[in-house]
Amino acid sequence: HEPSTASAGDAPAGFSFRIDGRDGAARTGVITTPRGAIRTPAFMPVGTQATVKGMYMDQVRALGADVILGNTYHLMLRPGAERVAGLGGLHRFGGWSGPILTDSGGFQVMSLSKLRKLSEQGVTFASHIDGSRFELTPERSIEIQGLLGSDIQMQLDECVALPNERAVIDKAMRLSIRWAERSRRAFESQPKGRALFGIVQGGDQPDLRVESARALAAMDFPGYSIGGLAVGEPQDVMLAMIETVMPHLPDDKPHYLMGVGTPDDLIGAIARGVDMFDCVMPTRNGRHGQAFSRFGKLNFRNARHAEDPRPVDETSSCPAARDYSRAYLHHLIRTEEMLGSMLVTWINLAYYQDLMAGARAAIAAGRFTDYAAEVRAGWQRGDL
Ligand code: PRF
Repeated sequence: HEPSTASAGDAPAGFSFRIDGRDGAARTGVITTPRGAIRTPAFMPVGTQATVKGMYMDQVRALGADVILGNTYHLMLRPGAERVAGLGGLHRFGGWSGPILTDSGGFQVMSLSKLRKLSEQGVTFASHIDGSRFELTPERSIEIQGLLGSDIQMQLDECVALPNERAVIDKAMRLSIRWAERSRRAFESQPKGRALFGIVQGGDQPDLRVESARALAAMDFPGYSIGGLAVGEPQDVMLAMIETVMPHLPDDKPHYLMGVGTPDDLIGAIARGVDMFDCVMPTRNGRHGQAFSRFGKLNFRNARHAEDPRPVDETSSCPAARDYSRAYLHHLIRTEEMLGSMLVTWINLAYYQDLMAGARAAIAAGRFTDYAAEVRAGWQRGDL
């Protein structure tokens, strides 16, 4: 019996992960969800407000993105989870029929809201929009993610910035483990086929990372997130923490590195066994005129592009990288035309998706080390 050929008459497919190839610690495979397949390693464009900023959903799909990310924190404030549910859920509301992963909100509360108060019960905070008060508990976060109709949900956790005192990191890691258990219990009432991931914390402390990973693994989640990284520590510390936790996470489950990162971070993390990523960098930096390309980063605010008739990359899969001159992109960014933000965002998401497609093919072919060296050489060489 071949599960991948299940037809519409069969019972809905559940959530599963299949590894198709390995190269060192790197893996390539497919996460199956009732809303579609996710090829891994996967980069998830960030769709905080039920939109990937500056992009049509059809464009996002055409780039080869299999899954997008949504945010509990933003959507609970505006338009509200119950309102989204009343309108048929986040997929229908935002016009994305593929899988959606949602973050639990804890990280965004800590980075965006003021007057936060954290307790064993949860976190109360004032909206960054109008100051009105909200409460987020593990149970409420899961309820909101359920109302949104999220396919892959995250436990509520506490992420602390680095560097930090060990006692602070220790306390947040232990609270996150207790919230993992409460999140798991709250998740039990949701429709089958959805998945809840536990989130590893522990800052830059190897023994705390191991303790966190082992406690979550014992709870048998269908996937594991690595949180609390890219929060102020150098890249070598981040990569060392990934190496530290990996032996303690179930190998046959997806590994998601939250909120990371640069193209170089992604390559380094894939080499260490990470399967999923999300980051605002391609979209946020793109809006401000910074492009990611085979030749490294290009800043279109810079006057050196003002008379450059060349496209960003004539070999790119992305029309915006082929069909417009660097001089035109510079002009649009300098004049703050919305098309400038849109084109550079498109270029960046295409680059990130192509980087992942290249990684998947290289792992399958057993040549990921060579692939990593080739893409890094391209960034070094530059375009001039
Ligand atoms: N926890 C959650 N979301 C996150 C993070 C985390 O630690 C990070 C850290 N890079 C990004 N997004 N829930």
